[in-house]
Amino acid sequence: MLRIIVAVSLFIGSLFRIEPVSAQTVSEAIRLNQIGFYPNAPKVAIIVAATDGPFQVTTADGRRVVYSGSLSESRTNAISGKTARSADFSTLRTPGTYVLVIPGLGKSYPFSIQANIHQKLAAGAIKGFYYQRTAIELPETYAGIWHRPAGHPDTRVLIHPSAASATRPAGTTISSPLGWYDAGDYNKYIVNSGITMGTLLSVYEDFPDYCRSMAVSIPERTNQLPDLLDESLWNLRWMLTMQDPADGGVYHKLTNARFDGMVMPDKATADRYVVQKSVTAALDFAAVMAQAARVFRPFTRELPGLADSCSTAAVKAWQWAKQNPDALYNQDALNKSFEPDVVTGTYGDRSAADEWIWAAAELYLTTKDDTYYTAVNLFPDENTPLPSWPMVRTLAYYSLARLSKQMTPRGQQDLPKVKAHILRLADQLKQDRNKQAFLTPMGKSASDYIWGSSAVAANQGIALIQAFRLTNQGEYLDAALANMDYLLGRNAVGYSFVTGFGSKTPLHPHHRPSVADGIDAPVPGLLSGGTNANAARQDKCPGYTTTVADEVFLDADCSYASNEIAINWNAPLVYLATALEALQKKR
Ligand SMILES: [Ca+2]
Ligand SMILES: [Ca+2]
Repeated sequence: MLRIIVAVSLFIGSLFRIEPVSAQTVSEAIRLNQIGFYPNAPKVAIIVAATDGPFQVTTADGRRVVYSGSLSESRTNAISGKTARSADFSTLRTPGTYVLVIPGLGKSYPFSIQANIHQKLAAGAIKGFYYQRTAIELPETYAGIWHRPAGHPDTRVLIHPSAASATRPAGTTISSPLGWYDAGDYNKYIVNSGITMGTLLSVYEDFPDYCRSMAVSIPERTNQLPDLLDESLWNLRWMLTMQDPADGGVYHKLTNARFDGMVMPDKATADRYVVQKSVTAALDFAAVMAQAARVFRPFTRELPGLADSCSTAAVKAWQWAKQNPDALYNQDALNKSFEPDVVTGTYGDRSAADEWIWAAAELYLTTKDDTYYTAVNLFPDENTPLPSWPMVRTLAYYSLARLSKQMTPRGQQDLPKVKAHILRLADQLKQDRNKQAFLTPMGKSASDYIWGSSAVAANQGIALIQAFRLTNQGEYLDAALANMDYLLGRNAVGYSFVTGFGSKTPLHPHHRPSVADGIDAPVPGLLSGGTNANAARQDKCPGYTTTVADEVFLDADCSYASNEIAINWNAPLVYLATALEALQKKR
């Protein structure tokens, strides 16, 4: 008996000598893009454990070492004070599936090196919008295990007293179908649709050839229209119904009075209302419709009349805004005057100055009419704010830069200003990123970790892509890619923030269908809002374990301040993934 034990121990001992036990274990201290890398692009992992010395990249089975290197000197994370080292294996270019191994610590999640590495993510993020479609059944053919009945036909939507007009008195109904669920809830908001649609249509305007080559598994995949535009149309058609034909004004949102419970869409049948028209809704709508008129113009045969309808709708909304410049949406004030109270997402805004700039620029670019260009001061100061739903000014600069060759002389004379604005933002983002613990533009400042910080990272990526388009300087493209690495795992919490894409991803997003459908895996292709320094205070979900700004993230469905999903977060993910794919050969 003893002899057998000795023999077994010797056998196990010899196994240990061949492959140390640590190399068998995934170490969460190794943070990298959990999907992988382009062959000719930078490849970096960040190690957040106290270790130094060598690292190796091996085949996924651990049998063959394909790269050996040394960890960098340690850098201090300015937010947490913790140290980090990097493992740079950029010169490994051979396609394959690998793990990064640190003796004594363990191995990374598996990753691949291959061309088109983010192609599935780009298509998957567009598909994420399909899963948000209202008013249509999602059959198994397209939705797989997440198939579900249609919800919210929205063919009988009440006019809320705040939205009453002579031709549409309170309590009468309109039909306002289609569109996407905004986020984890089931309402539809024009302001948030604004930046979302602007971003998606810009993917197409910036990379039309690549978009035409993309295939997304949606019901319209076999028609003549690029699938990205098919998906965008689902929401565009809804937006058109939100304009009152009598005066051109646009209802701020289509909503329940209160949020639904955690039920499936077809079980959420509370009354729906359109509420007060607002100036931000009108201007965001005008910008989107003007851009849509350009984008859909070449598809007149497939979509007769659509581009003209968009163009007319844009002008009417602009004119309404000119007559109602002070109509900011104020839900508290509205609830003091009208019944029922509406307590869903407000998307309120203190200033429409930026919405004026975006709408003016898009209307100008579509109509080539200088009066839009000169209607507002497009360059009120030197700032180039990162786009977000209440701050859309920089979207104007992106569009002006994109269509610079088609502008009138009036616009062309300002091109140096447009370029300077974009480069100021991009330069500030890439400056000193190599001193940052994770070598990303994201997280240089603790103020990046706000509600929806994943969209901050993605929108920073877009700004850097815009700068690359203007300059062809690879540093901008590398910095944009670094933020994609951030989103897919190279960050202080070790999550890939996209459901279903990566090894450690959110499993419990604040997303009603994912909670209510009885399927373990959440709906895929959705970008979690991500790390948010103030999340615990904002959603009071139990379970947060830290207050360090870049570490506050909780994969729980009550954590709507760190783990909800939203269309305005998925759209910049679509942009970044698509742009990186379209530009990968330009290195
Ligand atoms: Ca199609
Ligand atoms: Ca604003």
